[in-house]
Amino acid sequence: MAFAYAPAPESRAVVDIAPSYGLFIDGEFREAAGGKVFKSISPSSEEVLSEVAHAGGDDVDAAVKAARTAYSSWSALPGAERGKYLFRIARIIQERSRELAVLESLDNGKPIRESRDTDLPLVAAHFFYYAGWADKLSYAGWGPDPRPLGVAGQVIPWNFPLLMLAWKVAPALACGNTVVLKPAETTPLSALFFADICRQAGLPKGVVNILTGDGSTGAELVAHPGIDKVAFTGSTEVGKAIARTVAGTDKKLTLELGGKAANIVFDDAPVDQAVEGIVNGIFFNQGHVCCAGSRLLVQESVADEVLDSLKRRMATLRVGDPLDKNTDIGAINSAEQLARITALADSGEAEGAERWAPACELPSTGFWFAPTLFTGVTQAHRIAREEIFGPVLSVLTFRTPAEAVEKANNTPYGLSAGIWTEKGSRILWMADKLRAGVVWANTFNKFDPTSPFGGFKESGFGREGGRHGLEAYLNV
Ligand code: TAP
Repeated sequence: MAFAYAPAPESRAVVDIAPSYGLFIDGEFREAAGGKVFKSISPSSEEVLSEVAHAGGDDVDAAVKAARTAYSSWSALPGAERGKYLFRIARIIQERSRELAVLESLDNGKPIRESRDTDLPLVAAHFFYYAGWADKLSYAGWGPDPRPLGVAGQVIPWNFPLLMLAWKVAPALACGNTVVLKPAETTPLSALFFADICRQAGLPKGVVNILTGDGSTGAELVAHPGIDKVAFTGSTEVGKAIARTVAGTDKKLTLELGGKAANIVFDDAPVDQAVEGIVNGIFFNQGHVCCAGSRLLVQESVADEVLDSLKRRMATLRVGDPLDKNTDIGAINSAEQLARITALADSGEAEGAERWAPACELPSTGFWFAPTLFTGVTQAHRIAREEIFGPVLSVLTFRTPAEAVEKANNTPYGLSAGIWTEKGSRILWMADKLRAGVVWANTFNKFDPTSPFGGFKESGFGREGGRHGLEAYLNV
C-alpha cells in the first residue's frame, strides 16, 4: 500500500449541508407529522451530517395525495413540455455536480473519483436520455397512445443513492407519472438535494415527493392504496416481502434485487486487462454493487498467473478518505453493513477457504474493510453463494467453457456476468448460455442510459434503462 503522494482532499465546504431537513411533499419541505427525526452520518468519519425527518403513515398519505393531485395536470402536459422540465433538471444536475458528488461521497462513503466521474455523469445522462423520450412515446412501437400508470412509489437503496433515484424518477416523469420516492435511511441527503433541484427547475409541485425514513416508511409506501406502481431496488429478502404486499392488487411492480455475478477469465484473455476488469468488478464502490463481479471464475491453466497479478494490483489500492482524489476504496456504508461483510468473510475462513488481503492500514474511525480475496473456494461455501455486498472476491477455477457456464449459473441470482477472452465465438456462445440479465465481454460494470438493465431468477424482474425502461411506467 503506497502513501507517497497525498493530494489535498476535495473540500466538504463545496456543499452546504443544512443541520436539518424536512420531507419534500407537494413542493415544500415540511416536518414529519409525528415530529420524528433521524441522523444521517458520514460513514468515513461517523460525524453527523444532518438530522432528517422520518416519515410515518400520515406523511406517506400526504405525499401520495399530493402526487395524485399533481398527476392530472402533469400527465396531461404535452410530452415536449415534460421533456423541457427533465432537460432543465439534467442541466442543473450538471451545474451542481461538484456539490452533489461531494455530498454523495460524504453521505455514502464512496470515493470522490467515482461519484464525480461515474455517478454524477450517469445521473445527468439518465435525465437527458429520458427527457428525449418524453415527446416520442407514440413512436416507440406501442401504438399512438401509450398511457402513464399514475402515481409511482419508488424505494431505493444506499449504494448509488442519486443514480438509483435517476433510474427511477427520470423514466417515470418522462412517461407522465408522478412519484413518491423513499431513499435509504443511511443515504437520504442527495435525494433531498434533488428535491431542491426540482424546485430550482420549476417542476410543478407534487410531481416529485421525497419521503425520508426507514424500512417502515418504505413498507407504508408500497402498501398505500393510492399507489399505481411500485419500483424497488434492494435486497432479495425485502423484494419478496414487497411482492407479497403487492400481490392481489392491480399495482404494477418492478424489482431490481441482488446478484452474485461470475467474472469469467479464459486462458486466452490478456491478463493485465482482465485483472483491471476483476478489480473494477469487485472493488468499485467498495463492492456495494448489485452486479459486482463477486465470483471470479478463472481457467485453471492461468489461475496462478492471474492471481499473482491480481494480488500485486490489489496491493496498490488505496483505502481511505472518500474525499481524497487518490482513494480507490472508500468507507463501508454503515456499521451494520460492515458487520454483515465481516461475518460472511469470517464464514469463508471457517468453512476452509484461504483468505488474503494486502497489508493495509485502515483509518481508526469510520467503517472500513480491506480489499480481500478468497482462494480454495468451493461452490458450497457461503462466500460463493451469498451476496456479500462488500470488497470481497471469491475465486473458483474451471477447466472447460461448459464447466464455467455450469458454475456461473449455479446461483439463485441472475443479474450480470463478465467474460474475458479473445474469441468472439466463445463470447457469443457463453452469452447465450449464461442466465444473467447483463453480460459484459472484456469489460465490466459499464452502464449506459440507453441500455436496459435487470435480472433473471431471484435478481428480480423488469428492466430499467433504455426503451425497455419506459415500459415499466406505461400502459402499453
Ligand atoms: P434493503 O433492506 O432491501 O433496503 C433497500 C430499500 O428498501 C431501503 O430504502 C430500505 O429502507 C427499504 N426497505 C427496507 N425494508 C423495507 C420494507 N419492508 N418495505 C419497503 N421498503 C423497505 O437493503 P439494505 O438494507 O440496503 O441492504 C441489505 C442487503 O441488500 C445488502 O447486504 C445487499 O445484499 C442487498 N442490496 C442490494 C442492492 C441492489 S442494487 N440489488 C442494493 C442495496 C442492498 P432503509 O434503508 O431505510 O431500511
